Amino acid sequence: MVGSFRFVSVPLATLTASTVLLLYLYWRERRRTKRLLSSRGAASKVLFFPDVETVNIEELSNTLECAVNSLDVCVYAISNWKLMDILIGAHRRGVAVRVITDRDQMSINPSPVEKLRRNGIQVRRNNDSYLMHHKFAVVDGRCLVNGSLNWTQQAVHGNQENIVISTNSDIVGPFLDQFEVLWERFHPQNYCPTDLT
Ligand SMILES: *[C@@H]1O[C@H](CO)[C@@H](O)[C@H](O)[C@H]1NC(C)=O
Ligand SMILES: *[C@@H]1O[C@H](CO)[C@@H](O)[C@H](O)[C@H]1NC(C)=O
Ligand SMILES: CC(=O)N[C@H]1CO[C@H](CO)[C@@H](O)[C@@H]1O
Repeated sequence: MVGSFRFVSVPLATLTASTVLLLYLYWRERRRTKRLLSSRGAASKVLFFPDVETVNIEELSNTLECAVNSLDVCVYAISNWKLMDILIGAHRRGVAVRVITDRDQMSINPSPVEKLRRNGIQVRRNNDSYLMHHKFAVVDGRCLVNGSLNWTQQAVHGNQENIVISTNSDIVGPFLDQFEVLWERFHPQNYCPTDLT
């Protein structure tokens, strides 16, 4: 009786402890993000991947979900379903969501670009043989999310990647300006008027 009780309780205790730890880590990161986004001055934080405990992808998601006014996303690859759903959710909440991606994304099947457009999100892409290789997003014009991470499933769960989240306006400003430059440069009128925007 005692033996079988031990047999069951040890893994159970381990499971409970790791769940508590995970919840604590999640809560701590969430609190940090809230503090970061509400800080008036410059604040930054760094996330690393692969994200075994999925804490960092939650953190990235939380930051994007905080968008109230605008979400300017400029990423080479955008096929991560969770991140796409966040963009679609933001659009439905009335956030102005704009996406710039690489033209290679147009030929992927099922197409992430088509999914975003079908849901009413404006997507523009480059029209040259160079890569649109950025991987950044700006939340509400004041919080930059930048790093090596492709917004794909594989990149989040396997690769060594980094993301810097910053509200330092010296850094955020140039990224916002560059977004506007590329948004105009990749206007479909410049290459293919029949391409939806
Ligand atoms: C943005 O991320 C890229 C890729 O990791 C890095 O090379 C670049 O220095 C980052 N820029 C800033 C301002 O953090
Ligand atoms: C990430 O993007 C690069 C191009 O920048 C590509 O070569 C690589 O295969 C992508 N990795 C993943 C995991 O999507
Ligand atoms: C890859 C691609 O879309 N290429 C187009 C770029 O724009 C010119 C017109 O300016 C088109 O002819 C190309 O097909």
